[in-house]
Order: sequence, then C-alpha cells, then structure tokens
Amino acid sequence: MKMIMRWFPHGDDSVTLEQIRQVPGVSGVATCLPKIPVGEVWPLEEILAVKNEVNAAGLEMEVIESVNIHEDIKKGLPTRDQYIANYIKTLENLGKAGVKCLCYNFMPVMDWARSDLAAPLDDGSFVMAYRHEEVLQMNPEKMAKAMEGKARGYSLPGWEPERLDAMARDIEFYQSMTKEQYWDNMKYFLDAVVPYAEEYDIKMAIHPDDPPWPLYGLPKVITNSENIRTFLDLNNSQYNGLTLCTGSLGSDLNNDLPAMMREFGSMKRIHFAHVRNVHHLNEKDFDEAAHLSACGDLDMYAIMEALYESGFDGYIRPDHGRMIWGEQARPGYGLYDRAIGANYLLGLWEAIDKSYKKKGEIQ
Ligand code: DNO
Repeated sequence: MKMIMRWFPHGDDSVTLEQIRQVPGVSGVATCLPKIPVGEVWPLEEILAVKNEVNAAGLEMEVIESVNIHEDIKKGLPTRDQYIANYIKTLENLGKAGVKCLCYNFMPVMDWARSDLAAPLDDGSFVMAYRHEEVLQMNPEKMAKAMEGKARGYSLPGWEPERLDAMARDIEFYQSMTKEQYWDNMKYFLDAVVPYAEEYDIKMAIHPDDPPWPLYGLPKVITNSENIRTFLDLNNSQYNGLTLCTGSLGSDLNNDLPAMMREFGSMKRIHFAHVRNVHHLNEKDFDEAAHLSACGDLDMYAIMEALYESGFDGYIRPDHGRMIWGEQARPGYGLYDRAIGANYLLGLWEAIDKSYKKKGEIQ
C-alpha cells in the first residue's frame, strides 16, 4: 500500500510539494496536467517536467488523476476514434514517465456535484456539502457559477471552462441515450484502450459517479456493486480496475463499503482507494465529514480492514478534507485536514497489520 496525496502543478495549488513531503508516511502525489484541453495528447516533455519537479521534492509520481475523457467518446460519436487514439498516445507517454496508475471517470457532462463548497460547521470548519433539492433546483450552469464563486480562484477539476460552455447542449444530448448505449460506449473505449494500458503497464482505475444517483436525466453507471460488476465484466483485464472512492459511493447509504472493498479487492481490481467519511443529514443530503469514523456514517476501521484483508497493494489517498485552522485553499484540498486524514488511515492500517501479525494469520 502506498499513501499519496493529490497535488496540482503549475502554481494551481496552495499546498506545496515540500509540505506534502513532511506528512509522515506519504510517499507520492496523484497529479495531472490541467492546462491541456480534454481530448488532446499529453506531451512527454510536459509530463516529465512535472515528474522531475515531484521527484526533486523527494516524492513519487506514479499516479495520475485524471486524464479526462472527451465527451464525444462518452456520446459514442464517430469523432471518438481520434480522441481514443490521443488517449492511447497519452498512455504511452505516461508509461514512459513511469506512471503506474491512471484515475479517470466516465461521468457524462460534469464530474462531481455539490451545492456548497464551503458550508460552515458548528466547530468553525468548512465542508463541501450536497443538498439534493438545492441541486435539482439549480440548473448545472448555475451550480457551476456558484461553485466557481467559492473556489478561491483555483481551477475545479472536472469543471473545466470548456465543459461549461457546452453543458446545456450536452445535457440535452444525453436525454435520449439509454443506459445500455452508455455502457456500449464505455465498452468501446475500454476495449480500445485497455490493451495499451497492459502494454504500458498502467492500471486504469475508474472513479465512481459522484453523487451515485441520477441527476438532470444523465446516465449514471458507476454507482453500486451490481453496476461495478457490470463495468468490470465489460473488459476482464486486471488493468481495467477501480478507484474505489468511499466518499462518492458512501453518499448512497445502501452501499456497503467494507463489502465492496472485500469483493473487488480480492479480485485485485482496486488499484486506487480514495478514503473519506460522509455525514448524512438524511438519505440524499450530506456533508463531507472529517475522516474519523465518529464524524460520519462510515466505519473507517471496517473499510481499512476489508482493504487490508483483500491484500491491497495499490495506492490510497485521503480524500477531500474540511477547511480548518483558517486555511485558504482549493475546496476539499487543503493541507491540514488531509494530512490528519492520511495519518488516521495510516494509523488504522498499522493497527490492523500488527494485530494480524500478532495473531499469526498473515506473516
Ligand atoms: C473530486 C475528485 C474527482 C476525481 C475524478 C476522477 O475531487 O474525486 O474529481 O478526481 O472524478 O476522474
């Protein structure tokens, strides 16, 4: 298991590599090249420039989060083949730079959705929050504007300006697409790309839909165990795997996270784990809580134990943190609460590991 943290290059992050290097137990970062428009090839020199910067700070760059997928691929348009060819070329370049795991998502139109990026809690901290009715009442463009307003000037990954321009048109497009067609488009992408991921030794790790339920009539597919099984069956390679995000999947109280960790972990299909807690106000309203089990509805010990028992040897990162101690940072990605989260998860892992070794069940 390798503990890493997300970091954004080119000055687009308030957190420095030097700070991340000082978080005990963190060996690397998950990063990206956010300035390259979706669908274009990531040039090797630019990948290497970021890698060198990361390595110079004493950290590894083995995980990329994310290379986004061009909407034409998700829509299944004839132009997808060119974008898929570009994606494969990007994979080749990432492989040359020693990248081992690629987190991506296949969510239509928008990445994650929240109604508030900085909702105050009683303890004076701020969290990202989701209120279902508010989200339904805002149209996505309004939501994008509201999010931008609270992003403190940082780019919001997954809400790139070029996506926003086409949002209304794209939402309209998907209204007539069935879930089956959407799965077909996904399979087409996977069957084209996964053989190259194998060749370049990069584990593909899809991120679940966030939130994991339908919004604005858009197809949502990576939402629960059944759908994840369907996804994994689309292409049976070990290189077609998951970013198991407990926060996204845990927004749906019907999802049994430890059971998911166990099932997909023992299949060796979890390559990356995003681990955080969620605090529900009711079924579809929630705050992104601090990582500690007592702060939310997820049993973080049970989740880490299931991951451990599955023999997990992939990458793991704390997920969105609260904004605490007056920190001014990109929503969800401040230093302090994520550093606390990382060390809480490492502490759980150490305790589980030692108790297993003591029992002599795992040598
Ligand atoms: C939000 C993240 C997502 C994730 C992408 C992966 O903060 O968890 O944006 O990185 O969905 O492609």
